[in-house]
Amino acid sequence: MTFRSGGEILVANLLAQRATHAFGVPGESYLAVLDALYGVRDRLPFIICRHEGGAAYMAEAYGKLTGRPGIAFVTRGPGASNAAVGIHTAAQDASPMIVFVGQVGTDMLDRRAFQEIDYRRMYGSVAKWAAQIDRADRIPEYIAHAYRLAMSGRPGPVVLALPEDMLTSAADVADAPYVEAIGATPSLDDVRTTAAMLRDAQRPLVIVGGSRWDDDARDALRRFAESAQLPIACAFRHQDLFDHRHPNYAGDVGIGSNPQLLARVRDADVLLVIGERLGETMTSGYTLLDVPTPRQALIHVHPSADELGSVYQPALAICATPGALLAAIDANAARSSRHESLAAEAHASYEAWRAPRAVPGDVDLWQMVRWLDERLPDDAILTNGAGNYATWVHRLFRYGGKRRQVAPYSGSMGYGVPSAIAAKLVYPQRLVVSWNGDGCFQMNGQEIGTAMQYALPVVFVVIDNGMYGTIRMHQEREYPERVSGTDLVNPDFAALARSYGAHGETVCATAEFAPAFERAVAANKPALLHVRIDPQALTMGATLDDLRKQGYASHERA
Ligand SMILES: Cc1ncc(C[n+]2csc(CCOP(=O)(O)OP(=O)(O)O)c2C)c(N)n1
Ligand SMILES: [Mg+2]
Repeated sequence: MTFRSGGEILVANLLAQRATHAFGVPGESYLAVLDALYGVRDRLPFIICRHEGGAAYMAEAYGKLTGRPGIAFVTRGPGASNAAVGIHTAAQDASPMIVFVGQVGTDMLDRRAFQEIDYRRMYGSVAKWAAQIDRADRIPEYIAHAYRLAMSGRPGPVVLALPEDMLTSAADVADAPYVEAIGATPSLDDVRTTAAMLRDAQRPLVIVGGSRWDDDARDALRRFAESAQLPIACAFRHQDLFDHRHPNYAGDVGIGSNPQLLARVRDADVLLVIGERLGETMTSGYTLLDVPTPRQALIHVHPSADELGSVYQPALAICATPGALLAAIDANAARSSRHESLAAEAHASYEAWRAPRAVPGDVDLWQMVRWLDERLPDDAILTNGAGNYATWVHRLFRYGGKRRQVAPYSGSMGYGVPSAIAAKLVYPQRLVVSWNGDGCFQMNGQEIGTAMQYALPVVFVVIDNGMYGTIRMHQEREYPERVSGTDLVNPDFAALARSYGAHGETVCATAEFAPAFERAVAANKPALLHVRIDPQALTMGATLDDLRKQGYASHERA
């Protein structure tokens, strides 16, 4: 008989699932886990974060990048509350993640004891599964189930509460075996029908998105696009599924998309949608396709049966992972000489969409991002949060191939810094650039301390326009010249970074960016570039003054 504590059993089962990192902020509620982690600190390092929101985002980004659940540990009530943003992001982004939350001892449950929350109720509507492990001998069962559930179907977050006395109690139990996501394979009939529908189509278009993609599936997509000669568009914040430099790349469908591409979606007669759930952002608020039955013959491929037909009634619903569909489909059977010009036209339109335009002020973000696109290596990782500043990289940076985009489909701010830290831990050899607005950065900028602690040389860029610009944009359109709740008084971000021991520089003109970026990379430690832009450069298409004029004009019409 080998008795182990609940904490030891839990950590052993994470190792059995080949977890490589745990992210968290400590709490007295789970000291037994911290102690068990001490013994395996070389194999399963506990990444000590500054805020549970940062830790949860890191775990979410780990899940997004690896396809295996990111692991976060947070303490009771306050810790669990702080972690909520990462759990919601994982739910929206379909990222596998497991959050372990401290819980009061079972002898005190339901007395509203110190920091007590019922996590099943708190996270019941956000997480894929929220449960509490009441017996140490059932930890292996809960962890194996949590892993499989987090990764399978449409992936998402699992929350497991850990009563304190359960963690210190002893049990004699075997570890669970390594588990993998449940696969989903299309039927032969369905892949044949898909190929035939594409072949017979006049104006077919493929849109890819969602999670459950891996390197093999991305490669298979490229081969499929080349053999079938089809244009490929990527859904909002899933732009790295297809190489933007590829002649078949058509652009991204989401927020601020190329109107010509949106017209292509509307005009398509057959739409093959792989992995994407067709949510609000991708469908321009459910206006791009008709509800409930799109005019286009929709072939919807998704690994979760729950998503198929949930809003849009497809002509063909296929419950399959992207990789399984692409492995099974015969690209030559989908090919038609009629399609040959389609991909080229779509790609030319994409290239025209990223052609430089004039920008007010001394820092020209078009030039800056285009330079970054040319400069960054083929396997670079670019992270960002939410804000207008992100539209520049979404439109101008060429993701895909081995380049990765790590960005919240949920549109959640504060993501750019912690997700970059997770990316650098997972891929220490790759160049990781974290792209932030001044508002976004200040939600989790304190995690620069974490980057310093683990010597992670990420380049953090802060685009400072002195405001919550996105909201100001809406404000000027709706309520011109009544600035309310959107101004920001900012610190000297470069000096702030230097106070952490990081490299920090300020960029006030376009020409200063390239040499500053090279120095940031050469510093070989966390580095921050504080880029001050003209507040007029509020969007890629319209200045602050333009938006205000639009606002007045629409009021006059009303
Ligand atoms: C956590 C969170 N809080 C609030 C919002 C609403 N929101 C969306 S964009 C934005 C402003 C972003 O400001 P900044 O990072 O400075 O980028 P900018 O738009 O100025 O380029 C806000 C407040 C959000 N999406 N997420
Ligand atoms: Mg801003």
